[in-house]
Amino acid sequence: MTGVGHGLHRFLSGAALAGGALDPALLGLSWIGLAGPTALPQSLPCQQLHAPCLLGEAVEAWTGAGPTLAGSRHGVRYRHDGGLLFGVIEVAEDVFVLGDDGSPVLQRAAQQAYEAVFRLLGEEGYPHLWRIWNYLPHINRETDGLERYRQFNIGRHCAFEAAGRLVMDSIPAASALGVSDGPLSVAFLAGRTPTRSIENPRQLSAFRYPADYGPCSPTFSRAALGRYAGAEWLFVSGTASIVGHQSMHPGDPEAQTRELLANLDALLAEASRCSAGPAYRLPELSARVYVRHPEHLAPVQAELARGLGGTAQRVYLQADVCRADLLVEVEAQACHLLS
Ligand code: 3EB
Repeated sequence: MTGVGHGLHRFLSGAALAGGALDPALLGLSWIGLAGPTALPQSLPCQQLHAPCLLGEAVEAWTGAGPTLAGSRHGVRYRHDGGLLFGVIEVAEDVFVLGDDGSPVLQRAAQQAYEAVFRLLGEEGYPHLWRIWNYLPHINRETDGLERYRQFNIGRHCAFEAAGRLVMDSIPAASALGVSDGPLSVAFLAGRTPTRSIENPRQLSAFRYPADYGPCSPTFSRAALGRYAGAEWLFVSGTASIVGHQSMHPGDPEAQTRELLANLDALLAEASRCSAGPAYRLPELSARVYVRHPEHLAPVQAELARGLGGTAQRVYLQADVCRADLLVEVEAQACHLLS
């Protein structure tokens, strides 16, 4: 049996949250909007995406299988249910200065954020990262002599390397997007059991990108499969119009959307090969869709409606994809109950 919108992930309206008592199994929230969440308890980790919501529900809830415990350590706010942990760390860049070795400020902030996450995961006994969401302002802007996404990649890479986590099968699914404002924000799901990471046969693995895209390649896998509370979860990383390592169809949001759909299709085939259960299909993907220019919403939405179909929920927001020539990116998840 397959389904979406149940268990671990679901979309909520802001109003739905404001009303009743919070579900004790709630692990945390992702909150899209320039205005931050109001009236949420401090003990509920919430990642604010400082980005305009263009279409759909602006809140995504991550819910565990039972009552959750909250904690806050090393700057990470987290909640866990004994099997899965959701955490958020925000790092303000203005407390950092250029390193003695010339290392840029955002690189240092990213490295520190990831070091804090790894420390917490070690202490709490959730060694396996399942899924990471990274947001930073002005991702395509150059500061300290290097594009900010490239700075971020160095800091992330160094932290993974120092923690002994640059091991092929333990690189998590991720997204990294530019938002309009706010601190560097990293949210993650971590488990007590490992995921199976999946690469896309149409795309060069991001951790193998050539140096044209920056001094350190991005540390993420194209997707991950994890088992939790009687279900198998597929986490699909941010997926864009990249074939091999090259951006395709510059300036054409429709063609880019069709290309990323072909990437999703190939990735689901690969995930299905690795799964014990039935095949994963495009219509069952619930998704977060990042559109660089709000005027591209309608064409992107039309292509995705055609390509994905289905009744799964999707939210569209305005954000900057990490390469300046990419106009749209889609991340997704799906859940199959294990029999
Ligand atoms: C790409 O495929 C597009 O740096 O964590 C997608 C997903 C992208 C994750 C990341 C970047 C990241 O290279 C960008």
